[in-house]
Amino acid sequence: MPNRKLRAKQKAKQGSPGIRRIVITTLVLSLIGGITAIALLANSSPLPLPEPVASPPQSPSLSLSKEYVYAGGKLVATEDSSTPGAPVTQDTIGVFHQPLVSPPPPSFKMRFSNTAGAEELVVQFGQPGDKPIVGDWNGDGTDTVGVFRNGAFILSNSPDGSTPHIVFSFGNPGDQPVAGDWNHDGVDTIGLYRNGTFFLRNMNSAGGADMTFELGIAGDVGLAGDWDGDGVHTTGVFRPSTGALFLKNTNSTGFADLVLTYGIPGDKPVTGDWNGDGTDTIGVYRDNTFYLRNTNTNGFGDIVFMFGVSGDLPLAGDWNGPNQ
Ligand SMILES: [Ca+2]
Ligand SMILES: [Ca+2]
Ligand SMILES: [Ca+2]
Ligand SMILES: [Ca+2]
Repeated sequence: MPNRKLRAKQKAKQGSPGIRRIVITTLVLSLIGGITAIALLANSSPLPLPEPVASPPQSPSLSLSKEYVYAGGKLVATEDSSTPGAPVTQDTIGVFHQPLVSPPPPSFKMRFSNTAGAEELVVQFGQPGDKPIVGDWNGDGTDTVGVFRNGAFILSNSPDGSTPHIVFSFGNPGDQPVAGDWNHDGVDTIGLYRNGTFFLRNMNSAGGADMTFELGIAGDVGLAGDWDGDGVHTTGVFRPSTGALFLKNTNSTGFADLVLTYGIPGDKPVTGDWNGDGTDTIGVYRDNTFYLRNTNTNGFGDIVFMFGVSGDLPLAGDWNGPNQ
């Protein structure tokens, strides 16, 4: 969720006297064009099936003038010097844990690094049966908790989930909540996924959807992230029956821009910027293990570790704010 990380960059730029910068320009080959892609036409009836489409010609492109910021010999930031506002912090994982017997209420358990270990933040929030949602609802750089309950969102701006809460109606019971910065204003807002249709809103308030479009099919799990690093969060779907992912770089009906397979049937998808490069990528949660990948491509997990217990739902966000 890159926008909030602008502050982190600015903070890093203000810097301390010991900070030095090294700029490295690299040649990056556009691999996407060289791969025959499978795209999903989401807006068709009857239910669409993947079909092969031709990919654009491969073309090398010069890009990514990287700026490595060091302080006292320690790498403190990596910036795309040609892209002001590039993010420098990473998302980390958490889980939503619903006790089998209530009380106690459900709890959000967050970890501040993508490593095995004990939770570093626990927020008791919501009721049994709620669907968890996390985001930066006030644009301060910290992701906080929320739940979707029978057609209503209940969001908190406090890292500890304390009141006052933002409560409003949007959607129907049975919808799947999603969150992202759909309009690149630095504030995450809510949305819904319902049987192949996304409904996204640019305000955390009751009202109509600002964007409605189709992607995927009934049974898919809706995703949100900034797959191309332009600061705009867009949607995708994960198909639990096959582990296929269909990611789109615009919030509109049409072909998926990225199609890949990751995970196995039954995995729960999770997305975030695991390496702080400004691009959100995929991951899955299986039993009590996270398998995170730093590119939206087929392959094995880059980061694998255990957290939570089987039955928990995966979360991702920046729980402790930028530059921490
Ligand atoms: Ca916030
Ligand atoms: Ca926004
Ligand atoms: Ca984007
Ligand atoms: Ca990333």
